[in-house]
Amino acid sequence: SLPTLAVVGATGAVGTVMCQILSSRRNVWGEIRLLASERSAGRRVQCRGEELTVQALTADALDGVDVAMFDVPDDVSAQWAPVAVSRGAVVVDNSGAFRMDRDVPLVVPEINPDQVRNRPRGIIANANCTTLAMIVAIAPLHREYGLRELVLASYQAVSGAGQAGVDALHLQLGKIAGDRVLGSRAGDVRQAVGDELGPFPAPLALNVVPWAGSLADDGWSTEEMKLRNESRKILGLPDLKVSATCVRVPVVTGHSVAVHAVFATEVDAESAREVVRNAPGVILVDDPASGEFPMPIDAVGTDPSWVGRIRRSVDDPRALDLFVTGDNLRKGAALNTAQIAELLAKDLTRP
Ligand code: 11C
Repeated sequence: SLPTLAVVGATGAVGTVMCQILSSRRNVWGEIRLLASERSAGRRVQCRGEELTVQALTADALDGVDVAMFDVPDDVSAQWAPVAVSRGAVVVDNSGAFRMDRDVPLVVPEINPDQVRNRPRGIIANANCTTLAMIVAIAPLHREYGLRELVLASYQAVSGAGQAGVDALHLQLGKIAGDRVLGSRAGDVRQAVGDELGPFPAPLALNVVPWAGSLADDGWSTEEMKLRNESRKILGLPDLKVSATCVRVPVVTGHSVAVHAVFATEVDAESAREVVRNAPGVILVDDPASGEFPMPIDAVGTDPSWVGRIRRSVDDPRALDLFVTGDNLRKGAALNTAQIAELLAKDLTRP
């Protein structure tokens, strides 16, 4: 019989995409159970061609679940993932609560699929959306050239902050629309947008904000530290040098990263393109002469990370510069979680 799947957080920005993904991938599940907060219980959601009723997250609702995918805030995962495990489920968690736990593997199916079996706590973690967009492109280049250092700048979409982020950007765009002078005087955009900033510290309309996550040590943001720590763990390179600057931009969905990657050996751009062309989970979009670059307006709604602008550094023959864009709600969250769950389903399916 086929295993039972629970989607915890089924009505959030990621959970909504999860239901779309479950409707379009090969079906490996028996029952699918949608769980969410009390507030969303009773809502009807289309999933895999069926109309399902969202149930409130309770311990009893987790009974009989083989695999539980969690797309909820860190504190909710920290509380409820162990409950799901105690009721017999394997948890695939998309929050930051367990990613750096030594007893929790951080799995990207294109890179380290075997790690799904190494789960002493019954929990497998899914990486941050910015890490995921970048790491599927970097891992094959690492295998080819031996990665030594990453210098990153991100261009992160507002849906990374959930539906509230999307709502805030659209509200702000509505307020500034039609004013042909805005953006030419200090403070004029702040004044037009007012205090409806949503989850962001400053207006996103007509702006970029060099901040994502919360304040960590020494001026770094938690998002920047996640890029460093998660990249090290996924690649199995505990000493990898990583410096990141995370920036929020007025894009609805699609996180981009400008990457400067330093390797152990000399590189050349054409063979790097060949590596990317042959790697799983990535698509090469690299023809500047024809105006073809990886961009969020094209990558949104697609599965792979789009990779382009591949150049060898002018000043370091061991370094590549490139640009990556990926759908932060799909590969960055729901898709990678579903891919991990499918690896589990294969092990769990009884003939
Ligand atoms: C953002 N990457 O764009 C964040 C959202 O650790 O899973 C996801 C945070 C996380 O704001």
